[in-house]
Amino acid sequence: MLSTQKIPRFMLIGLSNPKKPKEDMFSDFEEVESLVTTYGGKVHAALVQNMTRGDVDTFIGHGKIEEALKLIADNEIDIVVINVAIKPGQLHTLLTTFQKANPQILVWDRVSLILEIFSKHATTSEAKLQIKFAKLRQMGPRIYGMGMEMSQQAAGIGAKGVGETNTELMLRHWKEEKRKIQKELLTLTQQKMSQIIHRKEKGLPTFSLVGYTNAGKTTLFNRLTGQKDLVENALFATLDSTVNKFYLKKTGHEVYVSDTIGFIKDLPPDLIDAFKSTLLETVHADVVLHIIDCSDPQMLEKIRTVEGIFGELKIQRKNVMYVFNKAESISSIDKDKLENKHKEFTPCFISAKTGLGIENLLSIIAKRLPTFQ
Ligand SMILES: Nc1nc2c(ncn2[C@@H]2O[C@H](COP(=O)(O)OP(=O)(O)OP(=O)(O)O)[C@@H](O)[C@H]2O)c(=O)[nH]1
Ligand SMILES: [Mg+2]
Repeated sequence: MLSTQKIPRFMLIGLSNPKKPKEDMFSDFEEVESLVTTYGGKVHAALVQNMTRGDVDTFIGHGKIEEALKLIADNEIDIVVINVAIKPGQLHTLLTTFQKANPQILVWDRVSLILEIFSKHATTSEAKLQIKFAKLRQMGPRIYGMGMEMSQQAAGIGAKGVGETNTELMLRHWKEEKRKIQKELLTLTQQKMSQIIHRKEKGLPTFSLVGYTNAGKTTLFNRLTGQKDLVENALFATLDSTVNKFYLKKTGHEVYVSDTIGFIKDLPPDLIDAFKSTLLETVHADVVLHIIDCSDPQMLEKIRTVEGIFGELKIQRKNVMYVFNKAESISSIDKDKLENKHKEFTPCFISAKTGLGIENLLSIIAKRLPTFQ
């Protein structure tokens, strides 16, 4: 276990696809580095392998292993992160290989890193349960089983059924755990669903704030509701859903607004599935505000990522509105271009920080929410 005082030392490993522009790889690395910072670690080494697809067994290929081992030893690396999502089998091979340079080493891929951030920061029992479920699926029985072996040794138990091999035992234990958590999550989802139905029956309209992580959703939520939820220049500052009502002056009625966890690219469907109960408010809102950081050079790619997740969540396009945030920092020419390009989504421009464009946004919302049409 890593001590709480020590800042974990990270090494990043990435593939550089010769067919893709170099900038793509740099921005991928930058994003993983921000994730490492959010986790509370620091990057001390990086290794790039030039190939289009990862090696089936070791991901980086046997030739690069020696180089990786040397970097781990020289830089006293605690955790290695692969900057994409890889298979549990590849993670397992890399873990056992890198243990030669540091027996305590941890090897994560991008998804494990995201899950570890969630684990560290989750506070509600629902978030904890969802993360446990996602981790279980992500690790697969083999890596999950390693933890089980250790805990059984520590507890002095470990009786196997007649004729049951270690692998079978791991698989059984893994499946049982998965089933148990799935059941608990289902209960939570049902409870949430009945709250949503109750609100709909009472005719209380809801809109949700959704978008890439760090776009400014919580800043806007706080401005609208007067709440003081955590706002941070970090990825995944918010890990739950919050719903609050506020008085919409333009209509003379109260409306509900929900804030939720931010999205990020390469989230595997398993992970989105695990977060379904948190995202329920978002999916069932009457209007979905896609909050976009228009000061971000990677904006278009991030819009595409969020759109893809909307598709998986079956959010209807007709309910989505684009809200370009941090608009105090872009020119009116850029605004015009964005407005023309995304006409379909009634684009509007705001600064959640300075208050610019908020009144206009509220007028549009008032017109779109069902009760007031
Ligand atoms: N310049 C500028 N910065 C903003 C604006 N709105 C938010 N920010 C900053 O952007 C960063 C992220 O803001 P959050 O509100 O935490 O973003 P979020 O979308 O809730 O992020 P996650 O919860 O991590 O997904 C913070 O540093 C905010 O101060 C804005 O209108 N202009
Ligand atoms: Mg937030």
